[in-house]
Amino acid sequence: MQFDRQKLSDSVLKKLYENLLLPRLIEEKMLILLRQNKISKWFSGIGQEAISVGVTQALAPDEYILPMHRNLGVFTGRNIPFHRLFAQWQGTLAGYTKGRDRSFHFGSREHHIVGMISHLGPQNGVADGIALASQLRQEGKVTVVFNGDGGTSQGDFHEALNVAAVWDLPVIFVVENNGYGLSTPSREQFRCESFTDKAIGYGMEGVQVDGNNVLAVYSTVQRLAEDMRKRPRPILLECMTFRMRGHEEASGTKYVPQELLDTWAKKDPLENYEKYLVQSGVIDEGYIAAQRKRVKQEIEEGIAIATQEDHPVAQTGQELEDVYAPFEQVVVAPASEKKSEKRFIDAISDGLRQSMERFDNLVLMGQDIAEYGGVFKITEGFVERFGKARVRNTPLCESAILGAGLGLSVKGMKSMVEMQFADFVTEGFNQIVNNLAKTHWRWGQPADVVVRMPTGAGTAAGPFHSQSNEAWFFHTPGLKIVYPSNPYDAKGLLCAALEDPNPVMYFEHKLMYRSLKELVPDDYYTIAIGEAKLLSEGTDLGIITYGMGVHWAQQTLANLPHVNASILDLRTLLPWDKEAVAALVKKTSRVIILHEDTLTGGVGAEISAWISEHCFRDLDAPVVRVASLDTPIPFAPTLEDNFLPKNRLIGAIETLLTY
Ligand SMILES: Cc1ncc(C[n+]2csc(CCOP(=O)(O)OP(=O)(O)O)c2C)c(N)n1
Repeated sequence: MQFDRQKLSDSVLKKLYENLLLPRLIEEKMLILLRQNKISKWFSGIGQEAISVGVTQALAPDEYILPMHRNLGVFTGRNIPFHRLFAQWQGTLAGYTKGRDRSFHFGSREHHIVGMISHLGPQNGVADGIALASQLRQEGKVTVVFNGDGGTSQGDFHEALNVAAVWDLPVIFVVENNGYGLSTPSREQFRCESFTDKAIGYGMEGVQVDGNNVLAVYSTVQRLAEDMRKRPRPILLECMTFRMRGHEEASGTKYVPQELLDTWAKKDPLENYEKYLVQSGVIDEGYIAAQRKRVKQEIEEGIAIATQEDHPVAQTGQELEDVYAPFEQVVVAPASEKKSEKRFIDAISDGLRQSMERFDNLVLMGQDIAEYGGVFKITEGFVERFGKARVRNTPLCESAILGAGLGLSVKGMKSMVEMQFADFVTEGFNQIVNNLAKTHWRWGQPADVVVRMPTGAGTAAGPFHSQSNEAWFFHTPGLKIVYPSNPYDAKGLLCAALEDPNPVMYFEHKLMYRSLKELVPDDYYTIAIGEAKLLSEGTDLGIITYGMGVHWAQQTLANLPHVNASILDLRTLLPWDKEAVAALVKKTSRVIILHEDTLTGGVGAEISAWISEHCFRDLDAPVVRVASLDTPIPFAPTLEDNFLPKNRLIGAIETLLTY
């Protein structure tokens, strides 16, 4: 192996050596502990350390790194205390996740590290967001995200590289090409000769480096980063290396040809570098022995502390409390009495505009939302008012942009991500339910992102432009869901959602956009998230509903003057207003839960179950659910009409009253 020290000083060469020793010696110890059954799973990075070490040492300490499962050298290079690292792997309290997540699945803002979620590829979109924040603030910093060669097959990798290229984001996308993805060899994973060829397709530079040569990695990253800080742009860095152990320890390497292992064993990054430093007279055997002794001692000390650590005592209250980032909403009243007639769509636009004025760290992202104003024209005129940096047209991708929202939050910014239609959120589902929803609970990082979801039927737009999909998110701890039914609530709830540091799914019904109007305050105001609103007060029965259901209930009851019913508009679905529901049941003793979403496993199922459990004594009849048919939503108006529940409500009311 050829080492070229260029103009690097002896002290830099030694620092790199010491940093290479750390992950290697920790791993050797962990493999012993694993055999003794003292730790559970282990993903080995042995043979690949030069990449993590070279990259980390080449960056400024406050430049973010998003590592993967073989990048121990990133964590040690950022000086994470050993005992905390070991405690993290043991699931004890001194770790970074209160025992809630394992291995390298954590981040630390103090160390400028955002750890992975198991799904690998989503890291890349998050890196885009961090780099975007740096770019918007003109910090002149780069962000580095790691990938295995297998993970590059994921759509998330493609989306994030494309976004970074289009937005000139200073991200180094490292690909550790180690020959295998679990048991799958490269030839079954991708067809390109080299990842630098892929870079060309994204319109970015691609650089290949010997990933076992720490000097090559260090010098290359240093050179690239220095240039990218001045001229922001993404670069794909392919590091050639080999996975010397099994995917994880238990799975072994039987499927790997021995010649390959033998060839790469000769290229061991630590041994070769050590030899080079000795031959160059930078270090000697005495130095090596002393360093190894020191590191081993530090490891033992760390283990001693970590093993004394208590496993967390489960406290249900604490577990539930940490699902959301702490936030005491202070409801803001409009500053004056001034009101004007606004359609539902104007109210949303108004709330968004005033939130942009109020929060200069708020960024809007979505397809066609800039000059074009969005397909529904909600952001029309925003570019002129706020500029293209904050009102961002995105490429046609959902996952990378939702990930970027999380990245912006890591850097203390807020974002609104517009789904062109709520239906398309499927493309970003993973980022929402696994990244945005869980990050605060896992390691205390809020995801300050509002996802706007133009939803609902009634426009004969068929199965992929009309769905109601709030129930997909209703089941996910960590999210909030708001769903206004009128212009006044639409503005106030949107402003509230944007204030809240937690991820909020904001559903806006497309059919209401231009069909509803009312007097709405001109000033900024918010509405309490989590509070339902009683719209009419009757005692014969209660209808619990939200969104379009509110209007169907009102229209149906208008045709039943003899029925004296209450309508409760939930307004927030997560967390939903249990007190208001309980009060309604108490008052009416007969309740219908009405929603546009399909019946099975819908929001109504949960509320109905809760009422049965908690309000049984107040009921005079079974709880009734009225919802859409359990089919996909059809296109033809006659079929759509039949699918939706509005025409079935009257029958349900009459049956319930005579029960
Ligand atoms: C979405 C998803 N699919 C599958 C897996 C299971 N899995 C974890 S790591 C891995 C192989 C990754 O290979 P590569 O990206 O090359 O990284 P390496 O392990 O070689 O460092 C697989 C299949 C996963 N974690 N997430």
